[in-house]
Amino acid sequence: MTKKFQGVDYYSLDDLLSEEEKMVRETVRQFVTDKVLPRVAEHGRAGTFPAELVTEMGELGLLGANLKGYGCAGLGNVAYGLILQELERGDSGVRSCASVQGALVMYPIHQFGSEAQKEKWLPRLSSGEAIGCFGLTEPDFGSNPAGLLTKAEKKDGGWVINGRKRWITNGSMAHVAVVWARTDEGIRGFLVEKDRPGFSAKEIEGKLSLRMSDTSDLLFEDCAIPEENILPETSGLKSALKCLNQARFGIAWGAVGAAMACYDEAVEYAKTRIQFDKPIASFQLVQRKLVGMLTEITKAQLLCLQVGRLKEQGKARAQQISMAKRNNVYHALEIARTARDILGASGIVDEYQCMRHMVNLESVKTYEGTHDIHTLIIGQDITGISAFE
Ligand code: TGC
Ligand code: FAD
Repeated sequence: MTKKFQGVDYYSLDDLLSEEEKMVRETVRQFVTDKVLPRVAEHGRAGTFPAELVTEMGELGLLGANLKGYGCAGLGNVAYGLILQELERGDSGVRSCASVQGALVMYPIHQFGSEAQKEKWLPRLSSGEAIGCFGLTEPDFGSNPAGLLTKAEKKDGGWVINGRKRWITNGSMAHVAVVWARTDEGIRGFLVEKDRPGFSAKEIEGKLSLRMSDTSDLLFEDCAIPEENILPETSGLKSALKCLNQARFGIAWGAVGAAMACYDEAVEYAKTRIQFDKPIASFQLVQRKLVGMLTEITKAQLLCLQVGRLKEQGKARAQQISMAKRNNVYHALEIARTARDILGASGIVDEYQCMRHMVNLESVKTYEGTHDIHTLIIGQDITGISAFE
């Protein structure tokens, strides 16, 4: 039987969680132990994503769980964060899939969609019957999406989209894509169903990170969609950036999950691996590494919890979310590297988790705003001066 994962709680932060929040976390923790971890080695090696996980997450109410109505679970933001923390304890690819579905597809439909769009898509996305993706990044516009070239032109009472999107999570398996395109009135969001003529998706091959995740190119060649597919309340890039806040919030929590998995593995290994006739955990240098890992996890948990409570009060600023994403992913990556180091040669095989988390976190550090872009976002907030250009 797989050992029960106990989590990491050095500062008794559980005392700050409600019974419902702890129950949600335990449910997802068990789901990850039973349904995710047994699949990661096989799918990691094959470079595939088990699409059936989406329905399994849907059945548990994990998709878009902080949204209200239309079949969504309507949980608070801390409970939502704990869901993503636990999913990423399993694998960043599973958290990515859930983040995109909830924060980047369901949220924009919920926030910017028509009533008909909400009724059509949200129950199906929430249950996992439908999968969604979010196309903002393009081959030549990553950190700077304001320059995006994908165009949507009004024609015959609808819209015709031309352009490309790159690095799109869930792209090939999605039934519907939220696509950001330039129109005569500025950047707007559109819903494009996978079977629209002129739309195609192709998985990006050769990824060494997030191997258990569908990352795809999207191509739009005179792809015609009806007028009813525009997200009516979108207005400029700002609408897309609002979605990113939701996703970045979840990533900040998710990174804690990956870090906890690596720390837990490193402690267990250090206590049982004997060198020089002693467990390596008895050496001061190893203890220093473990202490550093635990301290950073505890600090990251505090950032998550407070930004989560602020979000529940409608007071979380985008720059505060940037700080949590930037800090937590940076330290999770350092923790994964340190765990890999503590495991010695064993750390490089997929029998253990730390190297998989480490290479995954290299992507997490880049997507949803790179570490340095978040530095500039916070720098601008402090000084009032933009250093992007
Ligand atoms: P800028 O002039 O700064 O802003 C334009 C307008 O937008 C407002 N704004 C925001 N509003 C809400 N939330 C935010 N986070 C916002 N950031 C900016 C801003 O106040 C302004 O409003 P207004 O009323 O004055 O017009 O825009 P800019 O073009 O200079 O961009 C700034 C920058 C660099 C921070 C932005 O482009 C950026 O965040 N770039 C990073 C791109 C990025 O993160 N892409 C992510 C793609 S999706 C993805 O990676 C999914 S990964 C899979 C997974 O989640 O697991
Ligand atoms: P670039 O923008 O080219 O940046 C390259 C380097 O230059 C970085 O180090 C960056 O920090 C630095 N840099 C750029 N500008 C500045 C500056 N002004 N000052 C200082 N340094 C700067 N996008 C989506 O739209 N949807 C998705 O679902 C999605 N999923 C993804 C999944 C994966 C696995 C990955 C890897 C990416 C995904 N992305 C997605 C794209 C992601 O958001 C972009 O990769 C990210 O925004 C960075 O863009 P870029 O890769 O083009 O890097």
